[in-house]
Formats: sequence, C-alpha cells, structure tokens
Amino acid sequence: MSYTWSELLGDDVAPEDESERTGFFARMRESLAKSRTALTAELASAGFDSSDDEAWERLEEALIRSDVGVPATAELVRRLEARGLTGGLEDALAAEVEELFGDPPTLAVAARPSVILVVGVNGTGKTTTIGKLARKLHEHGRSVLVGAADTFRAAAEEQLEIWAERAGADFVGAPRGADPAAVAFDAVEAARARGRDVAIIDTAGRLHTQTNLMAELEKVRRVIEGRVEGAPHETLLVVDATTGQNGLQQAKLFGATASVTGVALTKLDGSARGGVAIAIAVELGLPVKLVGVGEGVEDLRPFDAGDYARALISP
Ligand SMILES: Nc1nc2c(ncn2[C@@H]2O[C@H](COP(=O)(O)OP(=O)(O)OP(=O)(O)O)[C@@H](O)[C@H]2O)c(=O)[nH]1
Ligand SMILES: [Mg+2]
Repeated sequence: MSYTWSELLGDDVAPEDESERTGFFARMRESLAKSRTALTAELASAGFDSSDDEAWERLEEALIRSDVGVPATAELVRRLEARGLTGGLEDALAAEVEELFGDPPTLAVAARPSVILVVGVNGTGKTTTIGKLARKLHEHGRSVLVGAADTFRAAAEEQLEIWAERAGADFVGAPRGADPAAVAFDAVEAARARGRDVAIIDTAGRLHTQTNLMAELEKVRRVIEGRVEGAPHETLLVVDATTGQNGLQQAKLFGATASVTGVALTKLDGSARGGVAIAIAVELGLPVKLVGVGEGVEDLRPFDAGDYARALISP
C-alpha cells in the first residue's frame, strides 16, 4: 500500500482516494519506464548468474547508467552479494533499494504557522510543486498562505497567484524587483496574524554557484528564522530528475549552504535518470519527501520507497 498524504503530514485519519493512488503509481511506472529498461533489459535477457563476475559488472554498469551513482551502486551490490541471491534478481534489487531509503519521510507541519521554504535551480518545478502541495494541504484541512519571494522573474508572481487561487490559499506578493526577504517577512507575518497553519515561501531559481543569489537566500532564511520560532520548519530543495547526476550535485551544494531538510524530485516522467533518487538518499542522506510525475495537481505525491523501487525495477 502506498504511503499516504495523511502519513506524510502526521494526521491521525487517513482518508485517501484509492484511484488517485493507483493512478499515480501507474504514472510513476510509466515515468520510470526508460530508467527501468536501461536497468533491467540486459540483465533479464542474459539471465543473472550470481557466480558470474561479468553479470555483476553488467549490473553495476546498468545502475550507474540510471544515475544511481557509484557509491550507491557499490552499496547495492554489496548488499545483494551479502544476501546471497536465491530468487530473482529484480525482486532482490527492488527490496534492497527500498531498504536503502530507510524510514518513510514526514513533512513538519505541526507548528502554527509552519513555514516551508522552497529553493532550487531555475525551472526545476518549485512554483508548480508549491501549487500542488498547497492544494493537498488544503484538502487535508490546513489553511495555507503562499508567499512569492521570487521577485526576479517576470510573471513569477502571477503564476503563483493562480496556483494559490486553485489551492484555496492566501497569497502574499510584491512588485517585481522588490526585496525577496521583505516579501518573506510579510508572508510569514501575515500567516501568523491570520492564524494560518502553513506558509510556503517560493523563491527565485538560482544556481548554487551564484554567490550573490545564495547570499540573498540566506537573508530570506534569516528573516523567517527571526519571525517564527523553529522556522523554516522545512527547506525543500526541488530537483529536476531529468538532470540526473547534475541534480545530485545541486542537492549536494544547496544541502551544504541552504540547510535543506528534504528533496522534492520532479519530472520523473520523461527521465531516463530516475535512479538519481537513490543517489540523493545514499550519498547525501537527504530524504526524498515528494515526487512529481507531471504538471497536474494529482501528479505530486509523498515519496514511497517501495512503490518507487518496484516502478524502477520490477518488469
Ligand atoms: N513533466 C513535468 N513537468 C513539470 C513537473 N513539475 C513541474 N513541471 C513543469 O516544469 C516547468 C517549470 O516549472 P516551474 O514550477 O515554473 O519551475 P520553477 O522552479 O518555479 O522555475 P523558476 O521559478 O523559473 O526557477 C513548468 O512548465 C511546469 O509545468 C513534473 O513533475 N513533470
Ligand atoms: Mg518559480
């Protein structure tokens, strides 16, 4: 059974639309088809003989080609060898992949207001992910406010405002060119004054190498920290799965400078590099909390390691 929104948010009740879940799993399987083919086709056709060194090498190569990365690949192979393969390779591999992710993720939304800061490189899907998340939080009984601290890109504000409307969320914005930290301040302050449950702060896309923009992000964070105790409760890094190892590199650098608490992995659809989730979890120890498989509101879900492993590996 898939990990539910209620579980991610720490709710007691678990009302969950079954068709939404199975639909998402089907889309995730579809999304990971390219990665899965790269990973399993060769192995399945040749059959896997665990006494054959070349078979192990082929497995390693296939994992690395799917952007699982060298350290996580070595770890998976080590675990598979230790397990002593008796049944099929795919089932064993899927089980080990699931195992690697450890405990299922949670999203810290208990405090009122809880502040979620969303960061990442340009075009990875930050604003879209915020829109989808705001809508889900709303469906789960949370009052939400979104703040457009992306004052850099033309139309960024309108884009978020449209999502806020769809999600039944309050919206706080500012004219283009305004100080992002001032918008973050206003948004968090408004969420507090109005007693909203969750404030989500959108930020402009930036490269981890743009030191001035990283400093700006630091200022946004400091302002949030100063307004609400314990905030930001989450700093979500949005990573575009199609960028593979480059996405991993982003996560490494953002993780180090922006105190990231978790990753939202978007665009698994159309990526042959779906294995990057494993690299992020193993190499960085960062929990993948959300996955996106499309542009629609139902295309974002809590990360479920078992579903992911099956979608990535099982034929
Ligand atoms: N296929 C697919 N497209 C996505 C997904 N998530 C977001 N997108 C699309 O990616 C594009 C960029 O999304 P945005 O949400 O604007 O990205 P952003 O990170 O806010 O971009 P900047 O603010 O410019 O840095 C849009 O066309 C989205 O619809 C996903 O999971 N799958
Ligand atoms: Mg944006």
